Amino acid sequence: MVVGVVGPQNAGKTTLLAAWYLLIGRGVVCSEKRRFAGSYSFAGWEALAGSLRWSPRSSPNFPPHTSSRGGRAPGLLHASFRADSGDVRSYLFTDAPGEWFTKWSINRDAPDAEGARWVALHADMFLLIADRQALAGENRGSARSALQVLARRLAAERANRPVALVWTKADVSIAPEIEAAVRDSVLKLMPDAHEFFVSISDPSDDESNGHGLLDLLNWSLEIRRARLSLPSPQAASSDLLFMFGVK
Ligand SMILES: Nc1nc2c(ncn2[C@@H]2O[C@H](COP(=O)(O)OP(=O)(O)OP(=O)(O)O)[C@@H](O)[C@H]2O)c(=O)[nH]1
Ligand SMILES: [Mg+2]
Repeated sequence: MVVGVVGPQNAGKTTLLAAWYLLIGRGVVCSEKRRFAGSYSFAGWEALAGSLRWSPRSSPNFPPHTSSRGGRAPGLLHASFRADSGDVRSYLFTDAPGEWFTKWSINRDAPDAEGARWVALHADMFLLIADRQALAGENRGSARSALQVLARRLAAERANRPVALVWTKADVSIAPEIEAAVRDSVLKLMPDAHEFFVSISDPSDDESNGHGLLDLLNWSLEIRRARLSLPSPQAASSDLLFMFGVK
């Protein structure tokens, strides 16, 4: 399964994946029905998550801005889990720079949006990221319209693939009318979208597991692929998914 994380710059996408990485490492993602069965990409994520690592009394630092220089495919966080049936399921979470999606939202065929098209083509499901900090800030008007343009692009491209509207930085409060406007426009375009609130900080929890992170991850891990897409042979040769051999 490929989980496409779609959202503007600085929206908290990399932070979300780094936080999941830490939670997987702590074993809290697993249950009797689901056991962690390995990962290809963990070494790179260890470096990223190192900047985030929770400790009881210090607030976390954040991972660096995801660089888009020269990239044509997103970074990937991979994890596989064994179900109690014995089946092993692999998941790839995409970590692409937000500017790719901004360009793609305005022009689907923009030359420097190739990585966003990669995500749109390969994802089995999407997380549409709504950055509450941006929607609370000085430029909330433009953040809101940019998100609506992005939602429109995603709605046009997703076919019938599942979508979640994910409010990141849930610890930041925003004007109720902005929240309602964003939600309404997303649900109007994609009425089946699920909604989640996540934050890496949770004031009520010292040994923090963040807020809402596990709910969203569990939801993502429960989705089953509905459509089977086979890459065309000539396109597949240099393709990351082909190298991973998970699709
Ligand atoms: N208050 C709050 N801030 C957060 C949270 N998660 C992330 N941030 C802030 O959001 C900033 C950007 O986070 P990133 O994860 O790098 O964002 P991104 O979407 O990967 O950004 P690009 O890679 O540039 O597209 C961080 O530097 C933090 O300041 C959160 O849960 N709460
Ligand atoms: Mg990033």
